[in-house]
Amino acid sequence: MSDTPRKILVTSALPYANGPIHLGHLLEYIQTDIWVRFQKLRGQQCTYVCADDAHGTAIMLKAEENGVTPEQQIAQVKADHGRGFADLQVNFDHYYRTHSPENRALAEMVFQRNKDAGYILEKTITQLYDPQKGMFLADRFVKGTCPKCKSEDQYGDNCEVCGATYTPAELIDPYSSVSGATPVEKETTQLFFDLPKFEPLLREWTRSGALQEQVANKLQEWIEDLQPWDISREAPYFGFEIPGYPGKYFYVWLDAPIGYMASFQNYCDREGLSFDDYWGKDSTAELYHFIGKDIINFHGLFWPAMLDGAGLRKPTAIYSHG
Ligand code: B3M
Ligand code: ZN
Repeated sequence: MSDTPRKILVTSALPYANGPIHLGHLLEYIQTDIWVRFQKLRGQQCTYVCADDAHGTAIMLKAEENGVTPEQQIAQVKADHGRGFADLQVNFDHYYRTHSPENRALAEMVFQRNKDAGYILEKTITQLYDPQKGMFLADRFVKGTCPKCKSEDQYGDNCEVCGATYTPAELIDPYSSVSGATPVEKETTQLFFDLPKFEPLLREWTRSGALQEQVANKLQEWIEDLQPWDISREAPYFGFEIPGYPGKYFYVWLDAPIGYMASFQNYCDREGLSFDDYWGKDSTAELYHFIGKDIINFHGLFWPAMLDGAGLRKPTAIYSHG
């Protein structure tokens, strides 16, 4: 009974601030909540944090559609999420948001350390651009006719009718789902995280017991063909502007997992816990992420690599569900 309690930090994936919590989300929060209650009952020092994922094009456009600012949009959704979680007795120790000063500072720190270590590249790429709306279009904001089966209204990266995958440039009669305009190709210089440099680390970490075997197998397919990861987005974008790169913003998936740290940092400041005890390179605390399997590449490849590149600890384990 005199064992020192284990220090355990637990997270669930951060829900986007563009809509209500639904049953699909709850599967994960309830699963995590049960696990956390169990650890607490055993006397461990277990902390469960989460946050709203407040950045990105989808949220920016949703705010526009609702006739509010992105800040108003995310405030409304956060209040709504809070009510839902309270009704269902999901007991987070702390629930925060990625649009916060802590997350900005931590995202800048993680980026700067990776940059200083030589892991950030600049590349000029060609992207589809909506000339009417004046913005670059992510694949999912381009629609058109499938080049293979000719079904109309398919997304820019894959066909939901025949399952074909392709690039937006291959679509027949492409249009911007934001404005309806025909997209044009435009050159842009973006920042990339040099993921291929982390291949040895990822091979080792994915087989270290941190992942279910099937998940490690899936990740291995990507590890065989690692590509630099595009971590910047062009204005207009709702997120954090990248220091030293005016008009460019961190891609939402760069600062979203850092949101786990930011939520915990905010909690530490309130509760007097030591942030570094949990996130420092030599931390003996345990770190667990509960996620859905569709976001395993972000958590099982980019996240441990970025953490390592920034001189921080890697997750103890990732529990992913269908
Ligand atoms: N906001 C939601 C999802 O893709 C996304 C998770 C972020 S976790 C850092 O399921
Ligand atoms: Zn098709």
